[in-house]
Amino acid sequence: MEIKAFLFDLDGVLVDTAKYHYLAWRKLASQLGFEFNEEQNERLKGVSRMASLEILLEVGGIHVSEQEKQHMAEVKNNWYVQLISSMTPDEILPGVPEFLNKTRQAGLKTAICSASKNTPVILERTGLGKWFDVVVDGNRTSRAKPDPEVFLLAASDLHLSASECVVFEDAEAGVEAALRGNMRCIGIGSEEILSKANKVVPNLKNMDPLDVLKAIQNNHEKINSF
Ligand code: B16
Ligand code: MG
Repeated sequence: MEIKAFLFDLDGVLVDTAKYHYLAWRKLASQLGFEFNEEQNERLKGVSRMASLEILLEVGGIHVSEQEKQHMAEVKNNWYVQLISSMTPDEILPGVPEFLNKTRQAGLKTAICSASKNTPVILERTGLGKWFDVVVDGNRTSRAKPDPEVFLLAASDLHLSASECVVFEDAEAGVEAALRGNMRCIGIGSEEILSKANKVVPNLKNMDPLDVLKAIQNNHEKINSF
């Protein structure tokens, strides 16, 4: 099946908003009276806002009502929105603009597939929006990754089948979502964490979309060479 589109996760693949999520969650933890470290924060990557809060409360051994949870998530989000509202195009991760330009030049369609409800602000602040045909974010999905909903919606918006799309993901739950959706997946980050992906690379720096296409078309299971 010919590949016609690349679908990109946002946080961790195109920009590093994880550091802002961390600052806001850590502030909430501190107000609740416990410390929240970077290693614990790893568990929140790619996970939805409410699922992240559940993990944070579990770490702190805190039990609160549904209503209080809603309030805490809102407080954290207000801090987070304040932080990302001063983001600039300099915060786009290395190699990303070049990779996106080449992807478009190769005639491939592009989509953002993010769990974040704040995707529109991030795209606007960084100027990333101009590279994408389709944006599917947490405002449109009802099931979080590892459910493939976000990727299947993007394929449907692009009028493509799942097997015509390749996903770029930095989170384990995201890789699983892509594979469950019958899509090929390039993991961005650590081989250890993303071992289920067809191929793992540290970042998009010096990557050529044509090499990704070649590797995928020559290999249906694991991709061994780039
Ligand atoms: P929000 P992605 C995800 O973005 C983040 O990785 C995750 O840490 C965050 O909890 C989630 O978005 C929801 O974000 O609170 O802004 O709606 O990796 O799917 O682009
Ligand atoms: Mg991510």
